[in-house]
Amino acid sequence: MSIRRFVRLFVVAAFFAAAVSSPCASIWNGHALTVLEDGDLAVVTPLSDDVVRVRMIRGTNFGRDHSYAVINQNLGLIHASEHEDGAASILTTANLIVTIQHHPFRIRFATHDGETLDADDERGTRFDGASFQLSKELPSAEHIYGLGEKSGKLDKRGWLLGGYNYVMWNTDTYAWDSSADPLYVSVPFYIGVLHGHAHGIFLDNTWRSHFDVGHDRPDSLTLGAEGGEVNYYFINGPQPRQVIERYTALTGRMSEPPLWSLGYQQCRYSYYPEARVRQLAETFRQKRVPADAIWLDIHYMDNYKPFTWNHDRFPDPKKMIDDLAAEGFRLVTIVDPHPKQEVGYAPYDSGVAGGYFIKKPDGSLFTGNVWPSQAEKNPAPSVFPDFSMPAARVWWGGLFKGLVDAGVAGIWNDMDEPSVFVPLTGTMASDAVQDNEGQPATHLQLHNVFGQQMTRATFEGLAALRPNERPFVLTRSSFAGGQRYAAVWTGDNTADWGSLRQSISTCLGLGVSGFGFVGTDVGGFVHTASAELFTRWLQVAVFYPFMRTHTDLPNPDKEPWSFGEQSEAVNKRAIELRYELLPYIANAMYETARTGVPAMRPLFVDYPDDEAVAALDDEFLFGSDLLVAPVVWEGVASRTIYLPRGQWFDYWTGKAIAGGQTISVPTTIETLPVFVRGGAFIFRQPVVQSTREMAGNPLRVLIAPAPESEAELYEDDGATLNYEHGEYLQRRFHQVQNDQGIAVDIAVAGGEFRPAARALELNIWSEREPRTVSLAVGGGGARDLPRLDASALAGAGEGWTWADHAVAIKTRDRFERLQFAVAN
Ligand code: MIG
Repeated sequence: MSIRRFVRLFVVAAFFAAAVSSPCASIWNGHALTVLEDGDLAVVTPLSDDVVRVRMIRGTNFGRDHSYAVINQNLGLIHASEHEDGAASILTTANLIVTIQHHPFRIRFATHDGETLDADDERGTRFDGASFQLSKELPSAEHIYGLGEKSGKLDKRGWLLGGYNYVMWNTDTYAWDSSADPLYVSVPFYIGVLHGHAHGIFLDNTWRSHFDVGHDRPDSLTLGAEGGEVNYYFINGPQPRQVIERYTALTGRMSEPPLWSLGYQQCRYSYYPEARVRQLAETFRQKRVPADAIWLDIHYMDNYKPFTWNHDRFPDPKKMIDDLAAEGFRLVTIVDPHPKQEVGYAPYDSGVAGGYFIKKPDGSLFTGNVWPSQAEKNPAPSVFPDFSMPAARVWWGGLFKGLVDAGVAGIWNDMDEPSVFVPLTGTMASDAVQDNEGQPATHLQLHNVFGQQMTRATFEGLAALRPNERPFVLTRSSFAGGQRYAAVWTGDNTADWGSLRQSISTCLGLGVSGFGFVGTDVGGFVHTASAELFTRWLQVAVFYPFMRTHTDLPNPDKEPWSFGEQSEAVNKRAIELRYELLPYIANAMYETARTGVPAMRPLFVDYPDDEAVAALDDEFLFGSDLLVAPVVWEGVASRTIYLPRGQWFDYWTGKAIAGGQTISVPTTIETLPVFVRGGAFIFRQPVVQSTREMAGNPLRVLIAPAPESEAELYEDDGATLNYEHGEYLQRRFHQVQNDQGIAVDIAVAGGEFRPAARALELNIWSEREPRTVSLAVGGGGARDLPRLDASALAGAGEGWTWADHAVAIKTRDRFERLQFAVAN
C-alpha cells in the first residue's frame, strides 16, 4: 500500500472519528478495501471475480507481503465495485457479493442470489498475543475436504455432530494410523461444499496452525495460527474443480512428470550392495514383471553422509546405472537434509564457508543427531541447510552434480520435517535462526516450509544440472505450493488393513489440496504384509498417481514375487494393468500439471451435488472416465460400490450398469473392480516391461457407448521440456452413435511432436454387428476397411472385426484428421 493511501486512510479515519465518534473507518481505493477498527487493520482485496484475499492484523502496519506458497496473484480480470450500506462495505464482483461489517469486523461471501458461501460467525477474529483465531459458520449440511495430508475420513466434518481438530506442524510420525495428527505435510487449505456449491479457504501462514472443524462447536469452523498475520484467500467455485484450479493458480501446479516416474517403482530400506540391485533388476525382467525404477535408501551412502557413495557396496555407480539403463531401469537415490558435521567433508566445508547452515540464536551452528550420528564409523551430529536462504538453495542444488553425472534419475528427499532425533519434539529448536529470504526469523515460523523449500532447492538444482530434462523429486514433507517441486508419499505407514483403507482418503485429501502426485508405501512400511494385503495394496496402487513398493529395515524383501507363485501371478497382473493403462494415466497426470485438478480424486469433485458420494473414500475416480472401487477388507467375498448418475460399464467385461445405485460385486483375490463412464475414451497400450518400450507400440482406444462424447489425448516425449516449445501431440477424440451406427472423429493434431510409427486400434463396445467400417484420412474420401476375423486382424495392418461385444478397428496411426464410420 502506498503512503498516499495510508494518508488518505487516516484522513478518513479522523473524519469518521470526529463525525460519528466511532473507532472505525473504511476506505476503498478501487482495488482494495481497508478497514481500521478498534486497533485492528484489515484489507480485503478481490484478486478476480472469484478470489478474494483477506489480511488482518492487530496494529497499523502489515509486515512484509511475502509467501512461500503463493506465486501468482494476477488471477484475471476484476470487475469489483464498492458501496457503503450503513455500517458495512459491500464489494461486488461479477460472481460474488462480499459484505464487510466494520464494527466489529465480520466478512461474508455470498453469491448474487444471496446464497452465503462463507461467513464469520459471531465470534469473528480474535487476537491473543501473537496468535489469532478466526471462526466461521459451519452449516450442518456442509462438507469439508482437504487440509493436505491428514488421517481419518475424507470428509473432515467427521461424524455428524462431532468433528475433528487438525494441526499443521510437519512431524515425523513413524507407524502413523487413522488417529495420528499432524503428519508430515501441512496444507492449510480446505474446500467446503454446501448443497453442491464449493468454495475454498487458504490460510497462507507458515506458523503452527489449527483447524477445528465443528469439534469445539458443531456449527463453527475455527482456524488460527500461533503467529503471523491473518492472511487468507476465499476461493469461489461453484464447482470443486474450479476451486482447485483457482487454488493452484495461486500456489502453482506440478510440472510434467517424466514418464518413467509413472511406472512401477521398487524400493526397500535398503537395497545393497550392487550385486543385489543387479539381481533385483534381472529378476523383474526374467519374471516379466514390468518396472521402471529401483530406489536406493540410506545404505548406499558412506556412513549416511548425503552426496557420498559407500564404495565397498557400490564400487562403480556410473557403470551400474548405465547397465541398469540398458535394461530399462532408472535409479533413484535418497538425499536427506542433514550433512554430517565433519571437517573435510565437502558439503560441510562449503556450507560453512557460505554460511548456509541454520544457526542458534548465539550465532553458532545448530547441530542435531540424525543418521550420521548412527553411523558405524565416526558417528557425528548433523548440520541443517537453511533452505529459506536463496543462496543456500543454489548451493544445495549444485551438490547434486555428482549424482547427476553418475546418471541418477531422480531424488528422494526424506526426513525433511525436519526430523531430528531428540525426545519429545523430534525436530530442531524453535529458536534456531533462519534467513527467511532476507528477513531473519525463527525456525518456529519456518518449520512448516523446511521440506517445501528443501524440495525447491533439490528440484531447481536438478533443473539447472540437466536443463532440458524433467526433474523428479519425491518428498516426505512439504507445505502448500510444494506440489511445484515434488511428489509426496505418505511416510511410514503400517502393513495393516486399516492403513490400506486410510491410504485412499489420505491421497484423496492431498489431491484436492493441490498435491496431485501422491502415493503411499505399497504393502505398508512398518511390519510385514500378508500375501493378501500386499496384493490388495498393489491393486489400489495401480491407481495411485505414484506407485512404489517399500518396506522397513528389519522386514523381509517385499517384491511382487515374495509371497509365493499364486500371489506373484496376481501381483504381476496388477502391475501389467498399470502399464496397459499408462497412456490414460499419463494423459490424466499431464492434465493435473496443466489444471491442478488431481487425476486420483474423490467422487465429490465430479459429482458435488450427489450427497451419496460426499463421504465416499473407499472408491475414487482416476481421471473423469474410470471409477475404481478396490477391495480393501480382508477375506471378503463381495464388496458394495456406489455408481453415481449416468451410464457405467464394467471395465473387465464391458457389461452396462446403470448409475445412481449401489451394487454388490463378488470378489476373489483377482478382483479389482473398475468401471468405465459411458462415452469414455480409455487410452491403452499392450503390456510393456518399462516405459522405455512404449515407443512404436500400438495406441489402443477403448470407447464406451454414449450418444455423444469427446476426450483429449495429450502426448509428448515423456522426458524433456521440449513440450514447452510446442513439441507435443494433442488430439481431440469425438464420437456419436445412433441406430445407424457410430462415427469416431479424431481431430487434426495440435503441436509438433510425432510419436514413432505405430498402429491405432479402436475397440468400441457395441452389441450391433456392423455392415461396414470406413475410414477417411485428412478429410479425404472414405474407403471401406476389410472385415477380418479376430486372429487375422491381429496379424494385419488394417481392418476390422466384430467379436466379444465390440467393434475392433485397426489402422496405422496418422496425425491427420481420421474419421471412422461404423455402419449398422
Ligand atoms: O528414520 O531412510 O520414511 O521411507 O526408508 C527412518 C530410511 C528414515 C524414513 C522414511 C523411510 C525410509 C527411512 N527413513
